[in-house]
Amino acid sequence: MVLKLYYLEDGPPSLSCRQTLEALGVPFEIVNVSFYHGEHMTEEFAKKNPQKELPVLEDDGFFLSESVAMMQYICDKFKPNSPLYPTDSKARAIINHRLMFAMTTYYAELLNYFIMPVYFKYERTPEVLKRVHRALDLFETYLERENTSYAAANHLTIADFPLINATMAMEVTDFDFSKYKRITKWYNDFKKNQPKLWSITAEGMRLMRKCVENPPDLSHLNHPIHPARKAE
Ligand SMILES: N[C@@H](CCC(=O)N[C@@H](CS)C(=O)NCC(=O)O)C(=O)O
Repeated sequence: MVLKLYYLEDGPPSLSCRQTLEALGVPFEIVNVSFYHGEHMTEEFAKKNPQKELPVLEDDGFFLSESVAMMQYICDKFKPNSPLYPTDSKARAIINHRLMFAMTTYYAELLNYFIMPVYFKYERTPEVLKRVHRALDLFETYLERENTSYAAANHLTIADFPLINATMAMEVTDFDFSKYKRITKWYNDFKKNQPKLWSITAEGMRLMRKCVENPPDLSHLNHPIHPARKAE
């Protein structure tokens, strides 16, 4: 049975998993799940992922969520010797570090400041912006210390995907991050050197930009956590 990727078209974690599958040339099928219609919030969807979040991978009856675990599983199962996720302990440790850094700090802070206010009634506060700058400073430091052309090595690895898809959130909201010279170079180099993989991010960005321009009213979802913005 072909792999299924339950997918949110403008969801950064979904984009990262798709990029992993594409980069490895693993055949898969996309199942678009509509956030707007709350398709991920049903009890039926909770059987696939009790967290009611996207993405989810289905591999012959095995369901896996959490994008980092998914990317690691895809590499380990389908292309165990790929440079995208090398088996050398130190190389892999650096990649795992960057993946965790992306989840707990970089994407987490950028998500709160740039993305969540696009979809829900959250404010962009100076306090959260401070945390964004800390995350950017840290990533800049890692790029500088390791002096690598990609996030975790001198070649593409799965660590690049969540960091690229988080950084995209700054571009989509026209936030100037050019003072972070290494991040800016790494981001622009990815676009230039990985055009096929970038096109996946670009498509997500195009859809997110529509929401930036026309913030959606998601009040019909009665979201259990996020405060809805109602249309005027
Ligand atoms: N840590 C998870 C995060 C997944 C996540 O939060 N996905 C968002 C879309 S980008 C979602 O499905 N949210 C559900 C909701 O807010 O109702 C991962 O990396 O896969």
